[in-house]
Amino acid sequence: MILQQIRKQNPLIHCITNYVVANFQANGLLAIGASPVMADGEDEVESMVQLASALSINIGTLNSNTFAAMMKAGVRAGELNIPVVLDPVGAGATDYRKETVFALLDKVKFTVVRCNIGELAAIAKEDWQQKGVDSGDGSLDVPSAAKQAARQYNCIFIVTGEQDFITDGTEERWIRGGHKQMTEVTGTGCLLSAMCAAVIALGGNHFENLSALLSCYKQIAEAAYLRASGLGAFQSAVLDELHARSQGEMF
Ligand code: ATP
Ligand code: TZP
Ligand code: MG
Ligand code: MG
Repeated sequence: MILQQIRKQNPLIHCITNYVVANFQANGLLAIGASPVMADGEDEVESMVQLASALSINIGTLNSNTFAAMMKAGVRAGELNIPVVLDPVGAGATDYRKETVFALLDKVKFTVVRCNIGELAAIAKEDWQQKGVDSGDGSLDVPSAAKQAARQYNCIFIVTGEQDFITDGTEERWIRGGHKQMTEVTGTGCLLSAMCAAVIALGGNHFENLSALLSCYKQIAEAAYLRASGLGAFQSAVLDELHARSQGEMF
């Protein structure tokens, strides 16, 4: 089971992330037995990333300081063959975010991009009305746009929503299930991106291992919804499920 493998290897995940979800992301990584370190100072990221098993870059509360840190850490990770995940949060919302995402895709070798449909539309340069960090409205052929982007940037694209889509540009798979309450708690997507970093830190078959993570997270959402008494409890139940399953236990 993928979460048990992460717990067994205890990878150090360097996260350059947003201030909304930093705590939830760190707790989620700890829950599956990974070691998170949040570090976004331009002066230290190159030293920090060389200790890491994987780097997770998330542009959720982007500014010029964090952008410089993302670039430095991402480029250094590439030199050291340390795998990198990008979560292009709100990529379609502003020109600044869009330009940043293209600059990162140009200079950093990403192993995985994990996004929602609105963010994929921005990367694919398709017409779409993104609503802040949420996916928003429009019509997009997700498999076609994701496969093209995966080929162009030579990485795995994961597009989440009611159904998740994963492709490396050749292979493709849909993952169904889950619960829409995952969209009513901030950071469930950001945590998934950081867990993708923990998965690729393991090595092996990234496509299969990431598919296993997506389907496990869908099952966790269903189980957490059944157990929790309300929205706040649901967020805690997601952490409980991650923790239990990574230890081979079920509630
Ligand atoms: P958004 O900002 O649009 O919510 P996100 O970056 O938070 O995007 P999500 O797409 O919400 O990422 O993905 C987080 C988790 O929630 C994934 O496991 C995804 O499958 C699940 N999910 C999202 N929407 C739904 C839905 N309508 N029904 C079931 N599961 C969903
Ligand atoms: N604003 C900037 S980052 C962020 C918000 C609300 C968190 C987004 O988290 P997610 O996982 O994409 O829902
Ligand atoms: Mg969400
Ligand atoms: Mg998101």
